[in-house]
Amino acid sequence: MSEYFDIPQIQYEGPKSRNPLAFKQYNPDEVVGGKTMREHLRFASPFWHTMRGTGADPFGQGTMQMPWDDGSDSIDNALRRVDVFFEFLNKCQIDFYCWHDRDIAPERGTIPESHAALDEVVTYLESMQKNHGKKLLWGTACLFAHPRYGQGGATSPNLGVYAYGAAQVRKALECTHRLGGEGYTFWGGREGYATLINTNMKKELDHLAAFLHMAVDYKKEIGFAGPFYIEPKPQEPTTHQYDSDSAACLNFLREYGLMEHFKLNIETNHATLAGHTMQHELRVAADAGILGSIDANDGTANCGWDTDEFPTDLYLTSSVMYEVLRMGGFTTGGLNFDAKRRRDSFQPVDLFHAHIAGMDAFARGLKIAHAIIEDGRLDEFVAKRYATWDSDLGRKVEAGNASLAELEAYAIAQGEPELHSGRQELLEGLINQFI
Ligand code: XLS
Ligand code: NI
Ligand code: NI
Repeated sequence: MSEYFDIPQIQYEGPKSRNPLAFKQYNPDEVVGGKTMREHLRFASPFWHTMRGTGADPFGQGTMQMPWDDGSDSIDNALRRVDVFFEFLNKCQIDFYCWHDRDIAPERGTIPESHAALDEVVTYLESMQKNHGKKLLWGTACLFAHPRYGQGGATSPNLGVYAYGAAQVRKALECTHRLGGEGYTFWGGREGYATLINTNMKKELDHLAAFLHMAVDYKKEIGFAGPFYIEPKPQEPTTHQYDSDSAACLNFLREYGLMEHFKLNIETNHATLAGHTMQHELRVAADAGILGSIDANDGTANCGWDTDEFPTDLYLTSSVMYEVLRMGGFTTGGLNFDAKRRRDSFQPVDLFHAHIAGMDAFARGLKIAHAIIEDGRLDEFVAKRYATWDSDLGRKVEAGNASLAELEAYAIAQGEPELHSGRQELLEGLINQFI
């Protein structure tokens, strides 16, 4: 394999290092709370941004220098991108990756031809994974880029489009399984509406659920054991996306009997587009036992676009890792940098700077979150805040065995309750002690 990046493998040099091509915080084998950083963080790079992101935006063409890419849709070009990508993963010490079917292989004129092209690339990926010890975090099918999906894939008003999407998902599942993928993601970019005026929302949701049930059937048929993830996002490119946030996904999964087969893959910039913090979205999913994986990125506050920036904010990464540690860590999931360099970071070395910055921010976030939990003051405060519930009546209410009349009698006997301060500012200061 020839070298595409004139860059050595990135090593940990510690917080004082001035070397831009070194980790300052991410020390893969360092143990934090009984597990190495590598085991905790399970970093992944997305093929679509890292290899296919051109830097094009609605106002201008691509800017990224990609000397290895001849711009053609040949299999040779697709395989060369895989070479470049694996060299990148090795040099960045990233163990996992993710793809859409259409990022890794070209779409051809017919479904069988497109399947065949995908098979060729997947065969190569299989050998590259083995040779380099890399793993597929998750695969997914792109049901949003081709013009046929302009009105949705699994929620299209047109059965022909729906069937086309089914063919793509069936094949992408087979390929994910072949590559030993740890999970499989559904992001419904066009599964929503542009306007309600022309939309039968009930029908579209029923169709989406039927689609996902068929995917579950197929998963069982081929013996794919990994979880399915739904990736919530409220809008963009649609006006409204059905999987708008964690709570909407939970409602959908429960309504259609899909809870046991799905977890969520939560993305920061989608959370903020939905008007929530990332921590909120993670907490909602974790409390329901379905926090699966994370698309680790960030957005520009108040911008209103999914700008998919690399996550470098330590308050963000600490709060994310706090939620991850609280649920006992990832199982099949990980931190996938669904993030792209800014358009004016156009040199190949910027790919390294971007991933290093994200990895260091999460390594630091992990240490901060671990320290906050070890310190115990925060969790102790929260537990104490609910102390009145540790009583006979409290337990009775929680078990669903109390009545309004009983509570009324308690309130009368107790008189005006004594309240304790929520101490928000104290706790914010406490967290800052660790950052
Ligand atoms: C787009 C989504 C997409 C999914 C995979 O906003 O984040 O990249 O992660 O289809
Ligand atoms: Ni994403
Ligand atoms: Ni996104």
